[in-house]
Amino acid sequence: MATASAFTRERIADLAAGRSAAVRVPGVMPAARCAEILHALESSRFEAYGRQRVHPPVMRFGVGVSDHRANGAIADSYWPSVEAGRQAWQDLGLSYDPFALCRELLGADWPGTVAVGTNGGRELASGVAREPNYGFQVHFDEALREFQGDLLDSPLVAQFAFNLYLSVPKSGGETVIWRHRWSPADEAHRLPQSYGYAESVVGDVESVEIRPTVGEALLLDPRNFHAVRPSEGGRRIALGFSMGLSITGDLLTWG
Ligand SMILES: O=C(O)CCC(=O)C(=O)O
Ligand SMILES: [Fe+2]
Repeated sequence: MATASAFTRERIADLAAGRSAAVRVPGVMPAARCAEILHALESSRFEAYGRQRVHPPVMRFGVGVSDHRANGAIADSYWPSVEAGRQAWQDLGLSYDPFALCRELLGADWPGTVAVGTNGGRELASGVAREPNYGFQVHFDEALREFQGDLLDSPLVAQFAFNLYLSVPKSGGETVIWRHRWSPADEAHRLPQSYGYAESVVGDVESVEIRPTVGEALLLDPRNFHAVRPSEGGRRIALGFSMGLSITGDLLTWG
C-alpha cells in the first residue's frame, strides 16, 4: 500500500504488475469541489444494488454493469439504464462531469489516454456514487471472471477499482484489503446467492486497513479480496468506477 501525492505512471504500473495492492492519494480533489458534488447528490434519490445479490444493501446513484449481467454477457437492460444514468448525473446541474475530473487525475502522468470503455462501439457507464453504509462483504472484482470473453472492445491486461471519497462517517467505513486472490477452493466460503464471501476466506493473511478521508482517491487491485466496514455517524459516499489497462496501453473505465 502506497500513499502518493499524485497518480504517477510508476504507481499505476506497480498496481498493474501486482507489486502493490493500492495507492491512496489524499486531498486529490479539493474539499470545496467535494462539497459541491456532495450537495448536488444529497438531495438525489439513491437506489439499491440488486438486493438479492448485494446484502446488506448498498445504495448507489448511477449505473453499474454488475446489475446487468446475463449469462456472462452485458444484458440488454444495461444500455437504456446507462442513458438514464447519464441523464440523472446531468440533471444534478453541475458545470462539469465529476467522472471526467477523476479520469483527468488518473491520466495526469499516464502516457496513454484515460477514456470510458466501449463494448460493440457503445460507451459504458462512466461511474456511480456509492453509499455502503452497512459496508461491503469480503469480495473481489474481476471482469475476466464475471464476463465471458472481453467486456470491452479492447482486451484488458489488468484491472483496478477507483474510489474518490466525498463524505466519510465519524467512525467505521474502513476499506480492508487482504493479500489473497481468488482460487477455486474459496467457493466453499461463498455466501449463498451473494457477491460476497465469509471472512474465513481470507484466514489470517496479511491485510491493510484504510480509513478514507474526504477528497482522497484510492486505486486498488480488486483481484485482492477486499471489504468495507459498516459506518457510524454520517454517510459514506464515494465516486467509483472500474478501470482496466488495455493492450493498447490506454486506461479504460466503466461503471
Ligand atoms: O468503497 C471502497 O472503499 C471500496 C469499494 C469496493 O469494493 C471497490 O471499489 O471495488
Ligand atoms: Fe470491490
